[in-house]
Amino acid sequence: MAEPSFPIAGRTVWVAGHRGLVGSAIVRRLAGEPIGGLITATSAEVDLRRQDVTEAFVRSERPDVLILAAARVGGIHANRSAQGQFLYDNLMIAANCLEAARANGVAKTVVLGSSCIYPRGAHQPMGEDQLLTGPLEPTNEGYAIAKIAALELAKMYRRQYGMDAISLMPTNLYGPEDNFDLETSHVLPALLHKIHNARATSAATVPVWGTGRPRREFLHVDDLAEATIFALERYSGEQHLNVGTGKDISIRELAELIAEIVGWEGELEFDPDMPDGTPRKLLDISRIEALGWSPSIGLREGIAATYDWFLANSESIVTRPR
Ligand code: GFB
Repeated sequence: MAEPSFPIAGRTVWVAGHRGLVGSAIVRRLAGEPIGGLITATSAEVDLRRQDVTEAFVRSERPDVLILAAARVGGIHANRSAQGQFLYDNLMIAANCLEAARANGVAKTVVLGSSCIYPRGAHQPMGEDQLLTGPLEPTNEGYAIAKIAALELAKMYRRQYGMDAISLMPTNLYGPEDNFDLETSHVLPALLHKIHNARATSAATVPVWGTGRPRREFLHVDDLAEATIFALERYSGEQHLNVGTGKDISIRELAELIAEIVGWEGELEFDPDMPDGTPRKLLDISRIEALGWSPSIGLREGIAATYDWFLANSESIVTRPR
């Protein structure tokens, strides 16, 4: 593998969104690196939706690197119920962070998006060239448009100003420090929490939203953190890169796998009144694989490790405000 073109040794790195699922995984990944310093700020300290506050923070901290993992995120129900908030917050966070990074000479920026940027009917597996080729999935259009805007802004700042900003588009993520709230979380943590509760209370059934037929690809967040540092050090280009596993599973199969791992043997009750969302969104990851990265954490192993983390932290999880 080629030597890093942008070695992070000695650089100061700002992880925006450092306490979230993605940000905390990147902080864990950086722990072993000889970087010049880790810069973080909570949303209470620095509201990235405010341009003046964001600009003042970047001007005072002057990081060498920005990893943009800050976002308002949520599962299908949270997205569907608050499209305006998801669009506005994520648009402002991305625009303010990219503009402050540009204006203050941040040497390298990594923008983290989502596979929901691709059209609902995209050919599977979805290659990067399918962006903006068709209508989006209605349940998360607000979030998707904000993520597309961030990706496009990074590309245009590279063209106009020569800013070294790259964009990674991960598939559905899971792992420690995820949101496990039963209403606002994504499917994997939600089913883990539901099935854990069913086992603890000997419940005979667990409600699963939708038909169980949609298919999803799940990447452990530590694999995404590895891909982020890999691309930060070794990739510079306006082409965004998909990051995933190249394998998907139906929601029914996922629920059955989680039940097996948790050790619960009840019945899954599918609720067709809840939305299925995108029928399938499997990523083509051949571009980033050609650069030398590939995932290493299998789904069964990753879910088991996440459940261990959930059990060790269940007190804080249930009460943690979101
Ligand atoms: O993970 P999820 O909420 O979001 O839902 P998306 C995936 C599938 O799991 C849908 C089903 O078909 C849900 O109906 N599902 C079944 C459940 N039971 C549950 C449950 O208890 N909770 C949840 N949340 N889902 C997200 C976007 O779409 O993908 C985000 O909304 C982001 O913006 C993320 O892009 C990566 O995978 O459908």
